[in-house]
Amino acid sequence: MLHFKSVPEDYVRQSAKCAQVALNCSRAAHAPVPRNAKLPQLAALTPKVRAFVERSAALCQPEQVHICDGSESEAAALLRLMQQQGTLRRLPQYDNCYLARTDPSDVARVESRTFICSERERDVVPAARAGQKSALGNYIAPSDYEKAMAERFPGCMRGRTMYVIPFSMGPVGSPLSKIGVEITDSPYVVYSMRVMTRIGSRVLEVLRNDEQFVRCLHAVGGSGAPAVPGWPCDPPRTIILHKPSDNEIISYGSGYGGNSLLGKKCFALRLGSVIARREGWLAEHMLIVGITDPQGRKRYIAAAFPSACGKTNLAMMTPSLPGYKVECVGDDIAWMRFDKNGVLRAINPENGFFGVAPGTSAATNPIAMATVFKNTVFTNVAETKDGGVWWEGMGPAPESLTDWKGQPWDSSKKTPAAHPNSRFCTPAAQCPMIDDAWESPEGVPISAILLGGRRPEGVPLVVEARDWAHGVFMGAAMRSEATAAAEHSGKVVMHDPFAMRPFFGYNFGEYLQHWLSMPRAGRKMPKIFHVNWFRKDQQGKFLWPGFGENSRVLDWVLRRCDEQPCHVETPLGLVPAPGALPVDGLGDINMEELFSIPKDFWIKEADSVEKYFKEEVGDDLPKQMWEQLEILRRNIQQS
Ligand code: O2Y
Ligand code: MN
Repeated sequence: MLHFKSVPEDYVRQSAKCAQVALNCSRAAHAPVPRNAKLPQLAALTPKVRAFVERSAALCQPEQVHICDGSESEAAALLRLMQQQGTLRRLPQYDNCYLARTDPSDVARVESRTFICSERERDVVPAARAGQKSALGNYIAPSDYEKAMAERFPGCMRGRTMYVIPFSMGPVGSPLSKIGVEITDSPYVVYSMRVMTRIGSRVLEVLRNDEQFVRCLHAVGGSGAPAVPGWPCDPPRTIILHKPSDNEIISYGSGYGGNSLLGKKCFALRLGSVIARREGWLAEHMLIVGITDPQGRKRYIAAAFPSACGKTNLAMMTPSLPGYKVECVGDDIAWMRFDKNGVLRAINPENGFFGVAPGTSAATNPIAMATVFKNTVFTNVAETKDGGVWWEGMGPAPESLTDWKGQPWDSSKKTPAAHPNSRFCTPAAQCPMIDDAWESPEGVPISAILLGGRRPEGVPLVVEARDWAHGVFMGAAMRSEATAAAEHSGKVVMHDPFAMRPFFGYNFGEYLQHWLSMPRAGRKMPKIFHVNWFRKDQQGKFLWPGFGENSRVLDWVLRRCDEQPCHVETPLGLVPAPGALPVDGLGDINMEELFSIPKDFWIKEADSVEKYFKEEVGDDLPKQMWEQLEILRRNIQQS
């Protein structure tokens, strides 16, 4: 429930009066509705959705309310409005593509302002960090949660339209899907949610059978004329709150990506991980791909990599190995559940790609390039003089670019033309290699789980876990060079367990315990592998070409899933036997260095993992993880 305890009584009393609803917005979502208007559309809502809408309207005091039906005419009205307001510019080079430029202070997820609320801190923060800041989840007490809301939300939508977006994470009606309702005052968020999730009346229909949904309340904040026309926000007061016990997400102050498209990180991962634990499944920061081998056998893998580590590239890989085909189910999030036959099945809960633009090119990701130039909203990329887009890494810079701040770009200066976290927001269905089963309600069967990160030193190209518990340890010990998606900058190798560090909805120790509890009689456990495409030689040159050549690693992974004896044991786990990884035609690959296991490095690595476990998790770390660390140490010492 939304809380009004510390909200002035007036807001509640006024609710009946102010909850005017402007619907049927094929006309325009935005013409004020007379105060005495009848509200039949409110009556069409289920009682809980209606209560949520009325209470939010009472709190936020919008000028009008629009309930999204998900229609094409509604989308067209939103696009018109956003162009009028200056939020979007049409990109005449492409079909139905637009450019948004955000406030320069609102360009990425804000981890330091993202909190999880629970009665007990321990629900969120592992024992070792009790009463302190935790790297694995920011805790907020219920009283502070309510205070944060009361300081920001009353009246925050005055003069604005409040949109109500019923959305489904996962195919509408799938038993693996979940429903949310996002209330927002940002038309950009509505349009983006339409791409990234399934929205509208058909979702409300599902709620008629089962009224459970996640309440998501979002407001961009700010008052007066925004610093950037069409992009109101309130960066100094931005806050993103999650209350798993109430199925509630509250976000204020930012219109950007993960802060505002609440189905994505907030619901699908933070709340999702809590729901998944409660219901016995897994909500993970993983891509899902189907791989067909030269014999025509298709398998699916899920893979966890930290933000901006090439997830979208792997999800849309063009394999270099002859006879292989890769098809995309999802590029960011996987919801996975064992079915009654003991097979782990995964759905992509999303409906679109919110991919990082810089670095995407015909060479690195031709499939993304074939996907994004229609029906796409680009955010914070550079604009060409003829109404196209450009970003660093796309190819040679055209003349006369306008940078992401709307200024003429001076290539002699060091500032990038596109923001490093600039994005494309594109419907998944138009990806030329989208998998036939990507919307299958039962999900796709998962044969293997890959874990990985950017490890310039010491970590081999691929290592297979000896068993499930070892795989869970690999996930717990994951580290990666920090990425541009979050606030951290510079090249620091950070711990990022399961690539979930910013996304845990509950105590990380319990998360590990949940993973450890997965093996049961009758379940076919996928094999787990750790991969590292990013190892460098002494000169700082990548040892492995990556991209489509990663299909060579996938070939070995799939042969291992068939239990082919193409491996040797090492202190870290199983690696390809000499000659088992197909590298023909790749030229000079230093396999020895690529797979070397430097003893000094791994002694230090084990020390870092121990320090991390002690300092960040402590008593909540499952004892199997300490056992696995000891096995690693012993193996390294004996090597
Ligand atoms: O910075 C943002 O708001 C986007 S974050 C994001 C978007 C798409 C996929 N993954 C991520 C992430 O941070 O993992
Ligand atoms: Mn992600």
